[in-house]
Amino acid sequence: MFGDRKVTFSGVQPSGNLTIGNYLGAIRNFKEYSEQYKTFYCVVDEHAVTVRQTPADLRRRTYETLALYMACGLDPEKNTLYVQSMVHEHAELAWILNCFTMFGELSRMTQFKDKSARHADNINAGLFTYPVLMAADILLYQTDVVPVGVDQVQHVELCRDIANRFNQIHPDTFTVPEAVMPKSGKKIMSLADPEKKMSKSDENQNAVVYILDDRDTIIRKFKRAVTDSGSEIRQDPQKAGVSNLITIYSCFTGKTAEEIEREFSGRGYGDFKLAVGEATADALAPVQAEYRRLLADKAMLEAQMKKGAEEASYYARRTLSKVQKKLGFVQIR
Ligand code: ATP
Ligand code: LTN
Repeated sequence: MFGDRKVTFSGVQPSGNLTIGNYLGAIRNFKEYSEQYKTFYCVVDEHAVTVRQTPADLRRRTYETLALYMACGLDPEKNTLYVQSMVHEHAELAWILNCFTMFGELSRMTQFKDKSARHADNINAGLFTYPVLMAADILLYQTDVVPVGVDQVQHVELCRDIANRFNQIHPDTFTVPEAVMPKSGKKIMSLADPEKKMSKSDENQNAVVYILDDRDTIIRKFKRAVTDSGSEIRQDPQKAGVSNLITIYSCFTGKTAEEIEREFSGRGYGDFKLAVGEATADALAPVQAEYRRLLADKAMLEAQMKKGAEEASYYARRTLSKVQKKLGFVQIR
């Protein structure tokens, strides 16, 4: 809490082109907290380097992610928008929290298991302690709520465990946060393999719809989406591909699954896929236009990064110095 306002924190890695999974599961939901909460939305570039990045790409994507935050309606006057590496307290608190996190806990993280399977040549310690840096991000701001997609819930649960453990030894240090997920869209699935999460690092370009894909590309990708051999448009665990498309259509149009089933009853997959593609393209068009406008103004984005980092640092310093004091680090003012 800050005063009488609850705090929201979330982050997105500038590690690839953002997908409609990132949009529907996370970014789109950030805005609803802007009015009533104190909100921190971070571009988590330090998390991104747990996997090898090309420096020029990482730099460019950091600007792009910030521009996309703003294009999705996050007003920098109402939200603290910033870049993680510009606030050194994140890495400092992460070190301390490493000492309050168990090896066994980190070994159980499914993202670590997945990513180490995918990057077998680079299973670095950062990949392993990734959730500790994430806990530092969250706890630095005394966060109450963390809006994320379902894949990040396990990390937020670990963050709660770390906070509780620290608080038990050093009472009243951290607010214990809670993960919040959207009702619909918390796990958008791959268009090529609907049993798998849609992921920005998927090598199959047809599996993923990017927020910045053009209209024709979006429609083409949905046309090719894997469904099943039936023809009925209905939500059903046996029909993962169709169910995923219903979710996406529902998220972009606001229609309920029942309304969608009625709308397409007796019509084929072809019609439905085209409608999902068009609805997605229509909904993303204004975000894309605003994004292009913002990205063209590098000086403005840099000014925002600077302002955001200054704001965030103010709060981060307060928590870090409280933690250091509790641990017994000498503080000379
Ligand atoms: P990567 O594929 O490289 O692991 P990612 O696509 O998961 O990356 P992140 O930057 O790790 O992207 O995630 C940013 C936010 O988007 C997180 O809150 C995450 O839960 C959410 N998110 C990512 N993919 C999906 C998805 N398919 N459906 C819903 N939410 C998602
Ligand atoms: N690990 C998250 C990104 C992330 C994050 C955070 C999300 C880093 N720090 C703090 C919420 C709160 C991911 O999506 N891979």
